[in-house]
Amino acid sequence: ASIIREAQKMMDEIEELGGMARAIETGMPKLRIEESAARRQARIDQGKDTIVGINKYKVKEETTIEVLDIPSTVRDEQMARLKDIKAKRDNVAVQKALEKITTMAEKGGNLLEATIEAVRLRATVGEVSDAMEKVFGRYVATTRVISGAYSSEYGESDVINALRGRTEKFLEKTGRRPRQLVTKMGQDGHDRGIKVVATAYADIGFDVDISPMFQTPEEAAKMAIENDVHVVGVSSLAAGHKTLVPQLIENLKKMAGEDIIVVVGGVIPPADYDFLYSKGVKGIFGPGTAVTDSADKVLLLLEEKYIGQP
Ligand code: B12
Repeated sequence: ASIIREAQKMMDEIEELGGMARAIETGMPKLRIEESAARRQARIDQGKDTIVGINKYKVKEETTIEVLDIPSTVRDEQMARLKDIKAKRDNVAVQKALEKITTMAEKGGNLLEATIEAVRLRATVGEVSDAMEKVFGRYVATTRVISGAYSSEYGESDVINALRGRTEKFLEKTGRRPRQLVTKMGQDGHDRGIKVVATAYADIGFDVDISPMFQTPEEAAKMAIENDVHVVGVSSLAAGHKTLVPQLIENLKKMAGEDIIVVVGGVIPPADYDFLYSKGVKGIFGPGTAVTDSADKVLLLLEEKYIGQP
């Protein structure tokens, strides 16, 4: 009965905002999901919620899993194919078909039919989207760090208090709170983890900047420099880490940000750890890492570098 009551409350709230489409525009559903994710993570990290293999009945020996490594030549081949298609198609006809899509987006009409026409002429998905974007614009998700959800689920705890004490000490010794940019680069839409990390780190006393989704390594490096952060935390769950992380580090170097510590979290096959370390990554935190553990390690790196003692 309580599930029904709570669901009804939420539906009423959405109705009051003017329906689901409006609610999404305000960012409300996403924030609620993120809040609930932070609370759940706090329960998992304390062992209050059991995930077999993650926080209970862990296996002693990891089995090596074979991972398909996609070489970057695949991307080059795909780009060459695209270039070839664009050279061979009737570009005047494609242009006309794309303009028709824009007009229809503006004035109304069957967009699907117009899209099929353009695609049959070998227009690309990107070109079709651009034709519509001229009229509709592009949706940009709001990225806000919610505060208090992780720590309030944790309650008064020695673990949280000890971490808070260390961020306070860092502030005392260096004049600034430890500041971390957390970023999602490439086409990776998995943002649950990074939001959880951002919220929890803010709760223990970090200044946290959260990047917009789909950053390029250059944009992430620029944002890190502009915000004068101590650490960049990359979250990677879509297998882009071997390309994007070295590019981020290169860009940081180019922009005189080689002092900034880079750590990585997410789905990183253990076989890739050494590669990332060799590129300059200082910490890697895979799925199942308690946020309090990763925060402890990041703080150790900061304490070593800025206070001279762990
Ligand atoms: C939830 C999920 C989704 C959701 C994402 C919702 C969202 N808004 O985040 C949805 C359904 C949308 C989705 C879609 C897809 N997914 Co998915 N997804 C998952 C799943 C099941 C869980 C990820 C998660 O949220 N975990 C919970 C969070 C809290 O954990 P986490 O992100 O790992 O973060 C923890 C640590 O890694 C670390 N951490 C992470 N980041 C950082 C950063 C810092 C600074 C620090 C300190 C620590 C840290 O701390 C966190 C706490 O422990 C994983 C499998 C898995 N078990 O990981 C697959 C998985 C990531 N998905 C996968 C795939 C393939 C996809 C799709 C491509 C599927 C498809 N064909 O469409 C799409 C891609 C969408 C896109 N544009 O990117 C693959 C990726 C394979 C790969 N890397 O090669 C996985 C691994 C599943 C699998 N085994 O195949 N997915």
